[in-house]
Amino acid sequence: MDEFAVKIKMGARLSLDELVTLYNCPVSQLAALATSKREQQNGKKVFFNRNIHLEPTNICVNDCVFCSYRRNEGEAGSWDYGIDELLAQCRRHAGTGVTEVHIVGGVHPRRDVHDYAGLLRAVKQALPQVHIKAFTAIEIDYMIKKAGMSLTDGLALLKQSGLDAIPGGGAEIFDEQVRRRLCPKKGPAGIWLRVHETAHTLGVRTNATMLFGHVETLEHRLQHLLQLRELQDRTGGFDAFIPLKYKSENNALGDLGEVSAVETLRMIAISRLALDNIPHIKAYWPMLGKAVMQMALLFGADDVDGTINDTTKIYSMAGAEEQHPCLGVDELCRLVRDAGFVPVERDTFYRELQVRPFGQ
Ligand code: V47
Repeated sequence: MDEFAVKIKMGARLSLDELVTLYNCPVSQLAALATSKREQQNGKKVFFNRNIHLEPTNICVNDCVFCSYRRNEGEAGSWDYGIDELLAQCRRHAGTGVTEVHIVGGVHPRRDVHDYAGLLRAVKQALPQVHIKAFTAIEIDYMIKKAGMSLTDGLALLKQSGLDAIPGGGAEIFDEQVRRRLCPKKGPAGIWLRVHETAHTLGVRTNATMLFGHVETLEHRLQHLLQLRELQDRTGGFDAFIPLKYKSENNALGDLGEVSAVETLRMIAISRLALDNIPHIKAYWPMLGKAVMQMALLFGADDVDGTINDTTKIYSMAGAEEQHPCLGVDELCRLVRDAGFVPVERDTFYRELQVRPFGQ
Protein backbone atom coordinates (compact mmCIF):
# COMPACT_ATOMS: atom_id res chain seq x y z
CA MET A 1 0.00 0.00 0.00
CA ASP A 2 2.96 2.33 0.63
CA GLU A 3 3.79 2.10 -3.05
CA PHE A 4 0.24 3.26 -3.94
CA ALA A 5 0.40 6.06 -1.39
CA VAL A 6 3.53 7.41 -3.09
CA LYS A 7 2.03 7.06 -6.58
CA ILE A 8 -1.12 8.88 -5.53
CA LYS A 9 0.84 11.64 -3.79
CA MET A 10 2.87 12.15 -6.97
CA GLY A 11 -0.29 12.37 -9.07
CA ALA A 12 0.56 9.24 -11.10
CA ARG A 13 -2.24 7.65 -13.09
CA LEU A 14 -3.60 4.27 -11.94
CA SER A 15 -4.12 1.37 -14.37
CA LEU A 16 -7.07 -1.01 -14.48
CA ASP A 17 -5.08 -3.74 -12.67
CA GLU A 18 -3.98 -1.30 -9.97
CA LEU A 19 -7.57 -0.14 -9.47
CA VAL A 20 -8.71 -3.77 -9.03
CA THR A 21 -6.04 -4.24 -6.34
CA LEU A 22 -6.98 -1.01 -4.62
CA TYR A 23 -10.71 -1.76 -4.71
CA ASN A 24 -10.05 -5.01 -2.84
CA CYS A 25 -7.65 -3.65 -0.24
CA PRO A 26 -8.69 -3.25 3.44
CA VAL A 27 -11.42 -0.64 3.54
CA SER A 28 -9.66 1.69 5.99
CA GLN A 29 -6.62 1.85 3.68
CA LEU A 30 -8.81 2.58 0.67
CA ALA A 31 -10.48 5.40 2.63
CA ALA A 32 -7.09 6.86 3.55
CA LEU A 33 -5.81 6.79 -0.05
CA ALA A 34 -9.00 8.37 -1.42
CA THR A 35 -8.82 11.02 1.30
CA SER A 36 -5.24 11.87 0.40
CA LYS A 37 -6.33 12.31 -3.26
CA ARG A 38 -9.36 14.47 -2.33
CA GLU A 39 -7.17 16.65 -0.12
CA GLN A 40 -4.77 17.26 -3.03
CA GLN A 41 -7.72 18.32 -5.19
CA ASN A 42 -10.10 20.08 -2.79
CA GLY A 43 -8.48 20.30 0.65
CA LYS A 44 -11.10 19.96 3.38
CA LYS A 45 -13.87 21.60 1.33
CA VAL A 46 -17.26 19.95 0.85
CA PHE A 47 -19.43 21.68 -1.72
CA PHE A 48 -23.21 22.00 -1.67
CA ASN A 49 -25.82 24.12 -3.44
CA ARG A 50 -29.37 25.35 -2.97
CA ASN A 51 -31.35 23.59 -5.64
CA ILE A 52 -34.71 22.30 -6.73
CA HIS A 53 -35.65 19.66 -9.26
CA LEU A 54 -38.39 19.85 -11.89
CA GLU A 55 -39.59 16.49 -13.20
CA PRO A 56 -41.89 17.38 -16.11
CA THR A 57 -43.06 13.82 -16.81
CA ASN A 58 -42.45 10.20 -15.90
CA ILE A 59 -43.91 8.96 -19.19
CA CYS A 60 -41.00 7.35 -20.98
CA VAL A 61 -40.36 5.51 -24.23
CA ASN A 62 -37.60 3.52 -22.56
CA ASP A 63 -38.35 0.58 -20.34
CA CYS A 64 -35.26 0.17 -18.19
CA VAL A 65 -35.51 -2.78 -15.80
CA PHE A 66 -33.98 -0.84 -12.87
CA CYS A 67 -36.44 2.06 -13.07
CA SER A 68 -39.23 2.52 -10.52
CA TYR A 69 -40.28 5.85 -11.95
CA ARG A 70 -41.44 5.44 -15.55
CA ARG A 71 -45.02 4.85 -16.58
CA ASN A 72 -46.88 4.47 -19.86
CA GLU A 73 -49.06 7.33 -21.00
CA GLY A 74 -52.43 7.15 -19.23
CA GLU A 75 -51.22 4.57 -16.69
CA ALA A 76 -52.01 5.07 -12.99
CA GLY A 77 -49.19 7.00 -11.36
CA SER A 78 -48.10 8.78 -14.55
CA TRP A 79 -47.75 12.55 -14.72
CA ASP A 80 -47.16 15.05 -17.49
CA TYR A 81 -47.04 18.66 -16.33
CA GLY A 82 -47.60 21.57 -18.68
CA ILE A 83 -45.43 24.69 -18.57
CA ASP A 84 -47.88 26.55 -16.27
CA GLU A 85 -47.68 23.85 -13.60
CA LEU A 86 -43.87 23.70 -13.89
CA LEU A 87 -43.63 27.49 -13.57
CA ALA A 88 -45.89 27.39 -10.51
CA GLN A 89 -43.46 24.86 -8.99
CA CYS A 90 -40.56 27.25 -9.75
CA ARG A 91 -42.33 30.27 -8.28
CA ARG A 92 -42.91 28.41 -5.00
CA HIS A 93 -39.13 28.60 -4.51
CA ALA A 94 -38.53 32.16 -5.71
CA GLY A 95 -36.83 34.24 -3.01
CA THR A 96 -35.48 31.21 -1.11
CA GLY A 97 -31.91 31.62 -2.33
CA VAL A 98 -32.12 28.71 -4.80
CA THR A 99 -29.29 28.95 -7.35
CA GLU A 100 -29.98 25.89 -9.53
CA VAL A 101 -32.95 24.18 -11.16
CA HIS A 102 -32.23 20.57 -12.14
CA ILE A 103 -34.70 19.39 -14.81
CA VAL A 104 -34.93 15.73 -15.69
CA GLY A 105 -37.72 13.30 -16.49
CA GLY A 106 -38.91 10.52 -18.73
CA VAL A 107 -38.30 10.51 -22.48
CA HIS A 108 -41.76 11.59 -23.60
CA PRO A 109 -42.76 10.11 -26.97
CA ARG A 110 -44.23 13.35 -28.38
CA ARG A 111 -41.93 16.14 -27.11
CA ASP A 112 -39.11 17.53 -29.21
CA VAL A 113 -36.28 19.97 -28.64
CA HIS A 114 -38.46 22.98 -29.49
CA ASP A 115 -40.87 22.08 -26.65
CA TYR A 116 -38.00 21.82 -24.17
CA ALA A 117 -36.33 25.02 -25.46
CA GLY A 118 -39.64 26.75 -24.63
CA LEU A 119 -39.57 25.28 -21.11
CA LEU A 120 -36.00 26.52 -20.59
CA ARG A 121 -36.92 30.04 -21.71
CA ALA A 122 -39.96 30.08 -19.41
CA VAL A 123 -37.98 28.85 -16.37
CA LYS A 124 -35.24 31.44 -17.02
CA GLN A 125 -37.88 34.14 -17.15
CA ALA A 126 -39.48 32.98 -13.89
CA LEU A 127 -36.15 32.59 -12.04
CA PRO A 128 -33.65 34.74 -13.96
CA GLN A 129 -30.87 34.42 -11.38
CA VAL A 130 -30.74 30.59 -11.34
CA HIS A 131 -28.65 28.28 -13.47
CA ILE A 132 -30.47 25.50 -15.28
CA LYS A 133 -28.88 22.04 -15.34
CA ALA A 134 -31.20 20.04 -17.52
CA PHE A 135 -31.96 16.80 -19.35
CA THR A 136 -30.00 13.59 -19.44
CA ALA A 137 -28.03 12.82 -22.60
CA ILE A 138 -30.70 10.23 -23.44
CA GLU A 139 -33.51 12.81 -23.28
CA ILE A 140 -31.41 15.25 -25.32
CA ASP A 141 -30.58 12.72 -28.02
CA TYR A 142 -34.26 11.75 -28.40
CA MET A 143 -35.70 15.28 -28.40
CA ILE A 144 -33.18 16.49 -30.99
CA LYS A 145 -33.65 13.48 -33.30
CA LYS A 146 -37.42 13.93 -32.98
CA ALA A 147 -37.08 17.46 -34.40
CA GLY A 148 -34.83 16.19 -37.23
CA MET A 149 -31.93 18.40 -36.16
CA SER A 150 -28.24 17.63 -35.88
CA LEU A 151 -26.89 17.09 -32.37
CA THR A 152 -24.74 20.21 -32.58
CA ASP A 153 -27.61 22.44 -33.75
CA GLY A 154 -30.02 20.98 -31.21
CA LEU A 155 -27.60 21.49 -28.32
CA ALA A 156 -26.86 25.01 -29.53
CA LEU A 157 -30.61 25.75 -29.48
CA LEU A 158 -30.90 24.44 -25.91
CA LYS A 159 -27.90 26.55 -24.88
CA GLN A 160 -29.35 29.71 -26.46
CA SER A 161 -32.64 28.99 -24.69
CA GLY A 162 -31.05 28.91 -21.22
CA LEU A 163 -29.38 25.52 -20.74
CA ASP A 164 -26.35 26.17 -18.51
CA ALA A 165 -25.20 22.62 -17.77
CA ILE A 166 -26.18 18.98 -18.31
CA PRO A 167 -26.62 16.46 -15.47
CA GLY A 168 -24.96 13.07 -15.52
CA GLY A 169 -27.98 10.76 -15.73
CA GLY A 170 -28.64 8.07 -18.30
CA ALA A 171 -25.08 6.72 -18.39
CA GLU A 172 -25.99 3.55 -16.44
CA ILE A 173 -23.15 1.15 -17.31
CA PHE A 174 -21.29 1.55 -20.58
CA ASP A 175 -20.67 -2.17 -21.20
CA GLU A 176 -22.91 -3.09 -24.15
CA GLN A 177 -23.92 -6.57 -22.95
CA VAL A 178 -25.01 -5.29 -19.55
CA ARG A 179 -26.77 -2.37 -21.23
CA ARG A 180 -28.78 -4.75 -23.40
CA ARG A 181 -30.09 -6.45 -20.24
CA LEU A 182 -30.57 -3.29 -18.23
CA CYS A 183 -31.84 -0.67 -20.63
CA PRO A 184 -32.23 -2.23 -24.10
CA LYS A 185 -34.14 0.69 -25.59
CA LYS A 186 -31.63 3.32 -24.50
CA GLY A 187 -29.18 2.30 -27.17
CA PRO A 188 -25.41 2.02 -27.02
CA ALA A 189 -23.18 3.95 -24.62
CA GLY A 190 -21.79 5.84 -27.61
CA ILE A 191 -24.95 7.95 -27.67
CA TRP A 192 -24.41 9.16 -24.08
CA LEU A 193 -20.71 9.79 -24.70
CA ARG A 194 -21.35 11.66 -27.98
CA VAL A 195 -23.92 14.00 -26.40
CA HIS A 196 -21.50 14.90 -23.59
CA GLU A 197 -18.54 15.33 -25.94
CA THR A 198 -20.56 17.59 -28.24
CA ALA A 199 -21.82 19.63 -25.26
CA HIS A 200 -18.23 20.10 -24.08
CA THR A 201 -17.24 21.27 -27.56
CA LEU A 202 -19.99 23.91 -27.35
CA GLY A 203 -18.76 25.04 -23.92
CA VAL A 204 -21.57 23.40 -21.93
CA ARG A 205 -20.23 21.74 -18.78
CA THR A 206 -21.68 18.40 -17.72
CA ASN A 207 -21.67 15.74 -15.00
CA ALA A 208 -21.33 11.99 -15.32
CA THR A 209 -22.91 9.08 -13.44
CA MET A 210 -22.68 5.33 -13.18
CA LEU A 211 -25.45 3.05 -11.97
CA PHE A 212 -23.83 0.18 -10.04
CA GLY A 213 -24.89 -2.69 -7.81
CA HIS A 214 -27.11 -4.69 -10.18
CA VAL A 215 -25.91 -7.29 -12.72
CA GLU A 216 -22.53 -5.75 -13.55
CA THR A 217 -19.06 -6.91 -12.46
CA LEU A 218 -16.25 -4.89 -10.88
CA GLU A 219 -14.47 -4.85 -14.24
CA HIS A 220 -17.55 -3.29 -15.91
CA ARG A 221 -17.56 -0.54 -13.28
CA LEU A 222 -13.86 0.19 -13.64
CA GLN A 223 -14.02 0.18 -17.46
CA HIS A 224 -16.88 2.70 -17.20
CA LEU A 225 -14.66 4.96 -15.09
CA LEU A 226 -11.76 4.62 -17.54
CA GLN A 227 -13.99 5.56 -20.49
CA LEU A 228 -15.00 8.72 -18.63
CA ARG A 229 -11.37 9.47 -17.77
CA GLU A 230 -10.42 9.11 -21.43
CA LEU A 231 -13.16 11.50 -22.59
CA GLN A 232 -12.25 13.99 -19.87
CA ASP A 233 -8.60 13.91 -21.05
CA ARG A 234 -9.83 15.07 -24.45
CA THR A 235 -12.43 17.68 -23.44
CA GLY A 236 -12.06 18.66 -19.76
CA GLY A 237 -15.83 19.29 -19.72
CA PHE A 238 -16.92 17.17 -16.74
CA ASP A 239 -17.29 18.89 -13.36
CA ALA A 240 -18.49 16.01 -11.21
CA PHE A 241 -18.96 12.26 -11.13
CA ILE A 242 -21.83 10.70 -9.20
CA PRO A 243 -21.77 6.95 -8.45
CA LEU A 244 -25.43 5.91 -8.13
CA LYS A 245 -26.18 2.79 -6.15
CA TYR A 246 -29.05 0.71 -7.57
CA LYS A 247 -32.16 0.96 -5.35
CA SER A 248 -34.36 -2.09 -5.51
CA GLU A 249 -37.95 -1.21 -4.62
CA ASN A 250 -40.78 -1.15 -7.17
CA ASN A 251 -38.81 -2.26 -10.20
CA ALA A 252 -38.22 -5.41 -12.21
CA LEU A 253 -34.75 -6.12 -10.78
CA GLY A 254 -35.91 -6.01 -7.16
CA ASP A 255 -34.98 -9.63 -6.37
CA LEU A 256 -31.31 -8.64 -6.61
CA GLY A 257 -31.52 -6.56 -3.44
CA GLU A 258 -28.98 -3.81 -2.83
CA VAL A 259 -25.24 -3.68 -2.23
CA SER A 260 -24.00 -2.83 1.26
CA ALA A 261 -22.96 0.58 2.56
CA VAL A 262 -19.32 -0.56 2.58
CA GLU A 263 -19.48 -1.59 -1.08
CA THR A 264 -21.00 1.80 -1.89
CA LEU A 265 -18.19 3.54 0.00
CA ARG A 266 -15.57 1.48 -1.85
CA MET A 267 -17.13 2.69 -5.14
CA ILE A 268 -16.94 6.31 -4.02
CA ALA A 269 -13.28 5.87 -3.05
CA ILE A 270 -12.26 4.05 -6.22
CA SER A 271 -14.03 6.71 -8.32
CA ARG A 272 -11.93 9.38 -6.63
CA LEU A 273 -8.74 7.43 -7.32
CA ALA A 274 -9.58 6.44 -10.92
CA LEU A 275 -10.95 9.81 -12.05
CA ASP A 276 -7.85 11.87 -11.38
CA ASN A 277 -9.00 14.45 -13.95
CA ILE A 278 -12.59 15.01 -12.73
CA PRO A 279 -12.46 17.50 -9.86
CA HIS A 280 -15.58 16.57 -7.89
CA ILE A 281 -17.03 13.28 -6.62
CA LYS A 282 -20.60 13.71 -5.48
CA ALA A 283 -22.23 11.81 -2.61
CA TYR A 284 -25.87 12.32 -3.61
CA TRP A 285 -27.66 12.25 -0.29
CA PRO A 286 -31.27 11.60 -1.48
CA MET A 287 -29.96 8.29 -2.85
CA LEU A 288 -27.42 7.46 -0.10
CA GLY A 289 -29.26 8.77 2.95
CA LYS A 290 -27.65 11.29 5.28
CA ALA A 291 -25.60 8.80 7.32
CA VAL A 292 -23.89 7.15 4.34
CA MET A 293 -23.41 10.58 2.75
CA GLN A 294 -21.42 11.64 5.83
CA MET A 295 -19.33 8.46 5.62
CA ALA A 296 -18.76 9.08 1.90
CA LEU A 297 -16.92 12.28 2.82
CA LEU A 298 -14.34 10.05 4.55
CA PHE A 299 -14.00 8.02 1.32
CA GLY A 300 -13.09 10.82 -1.08
CA ALA A 301 -16.39 12.58 -1.86
CA ASP A 302 -16.23 16.39 -1.79
CA ASP A 303 -19.77 17.34 -2.91
CA VAL A 304 -23.17 16.45 -1.44
CA ASP A 305 -25.47 18.08 -4.02
CA GLY A 306 -28.11 20.30 -2.50
CA THR A 307 -31.06 21.30 -0.40
CA ILE A 308 -33.53 19.67 -2.88
CA ASN A 309 -36.62 21.01 -1.09
CA ASP A 310 -38.65 17.83 -1.61
CA THR A 311 -38.76 18.21 -5.38
CA THR A 312 -37.53 14.86 -6.71
CA LYS A 313 -39.24 11.48 -6.74
CA ILE A 314 -36.75 9.27 -8.63
CA TYR A 315 -35.18 7.82 -5.49
CA SER A 316 -38.17 7.87 -3.16
CA MET A 317 -40.09 5.78 -5.72
CA ALA A 318 -37.19 3.28 -5.71
CA GLY A 319 -37.34 2.91 -1.92
CA ALA A 320 -34.82 5.45 -0.62
CA GLU A 321 -35.08 6.16 3.11
CA GLU A 322 -35.50 9.86 2.26
CA GLN A 323 -39.11 9.79 1.09
CA HIS A 324 -39.32 13.63 0.98
CA PRO A 325 -35.71 14.75 0.55
CA CYS A 326 -35.20 18.23 1.96
CA LEU A 327 -32.19 19.57 3.88
CA GLY A 328 -31.85 23.05 5.33
CA VAL A 329 -28.51 24.77 4.88
CA ASP A 330 -27.86 24.73 8.63
CA GLU A 331 -28.39 20.97 8.89
CA LEU A 332 -26.40 20.31 5.74
CA CYS A 333 -23.47 22.34 7.11
CA ARG A 334 -23.72 20.57 10.47
CA LEU A 335 -23.53 17.13 8.81
CA VAL A 336 -20.45 18.22 6.86
CA ARG A 337 -18.70 19.76 9.89
CA ASP A 338 -19.48 16.67 12.01
CA ALA A 339 -17.49 14.60 9.51
CA GLY A 340 -14.51 16.96 9.89
CA PHE A 341 -14.90 19.05 6.73
CA VAL A 342 -15.63 22.64 5.75
CA PRO A 343 -18.97 23.27 4.01
CA VAL A 344 -18.77 25.60 1.01
CA GLU A 345 -21.82 26.81 -0.87
CA ARG A 346 -21.26 26.69 -4.63
CA ASP A 347 -23.15 27.54 -7.79
CA THR A 348 -23.64 25.12 -10.69
CA PHE A 349 -20.09 25.83 -11.93
CA TYR A 350 -18.47 25.28 -8.53
CA ARG A 351 -17.88 28.98 -7.99
CA GLU A 352 -17.82 29.53 -4.26
CA LEU A 353 -20.64 31.59 -2.76
CA GLN A 354 -20.80 33.09 0.68
CA VAL A 355 -23.02 31.00 2.97
CA ARG A 356 -25.95 33.12 4.00
CA PRO A 357 -28.92 32.31 6.21
CA PHE A 358 -31.62 30.43 4.34
CA GLY A 359 -34.11 32.73 2.68
CA GLN A 360 -31.76 35.66 2.03
O1 V47 B 1 -29.97 7.90 -15.04
C1 V47 B 1 -32.92 5.42 -11.89
C2 V47 B 1 -30.65 6.48 -11.87
C3 V47 B 1 -30.39 8.54 -12.74
C4 V47 B 1 -32.71 4.03 -10.24
O2 V47 B 1 -25.77 15.29 -12.50
C5 V47 B 1 -31.55 4.78 -10.36
O3 V47 B 1 -25.77 16.32 -10.60
C6 V47 B 1 -30.66 3.71 -8.57
O4 V47 B 1 -28.52 11.13 -12.92
N1 V47 B 1 -31.75 2.94 -8.40
C7 V47 B 1 -30.95 9.94 -12.71
N2 V47 B 1 -30.54 4.64 -9.52
C8 V47 B 1 -30.38 10.73 -11.54
C9 V47 B 1 -29.09 11.40 -11.90
C10 V47 B 1 -28.50 12.44 -11.02
C11 V47 B 1 -28.85 12.50 -9.70
C12 V47 B 1 -28.28 13.51 -8.92
C13 V47 B 1 -27.42 14.44 -9.43
C14 V47 B 1 -27.08 14.37 -10.76
C15 V47 B 1 -26.16 15.38 -11.34
C16 V47 B 1 -27.62 13.37 -11.58
O5 V47 B 1 -30.92 7.83 -11.65
C17 V47 B 1 -30.73 7.67 -13.91
C18 V47 B 1 -30.41 6.30 -13.35
O6 V47 B 1 -29.06 5.98 -13.54
N3 V47 B 1 -31.71 5.61 -11.39
N4 V47 B 1 -33.57 4.44 -11.19
C19 V47 B 1 -32.78 3.05 -9.22
N5 V47 B 1 -33.85 2.24 -9.07
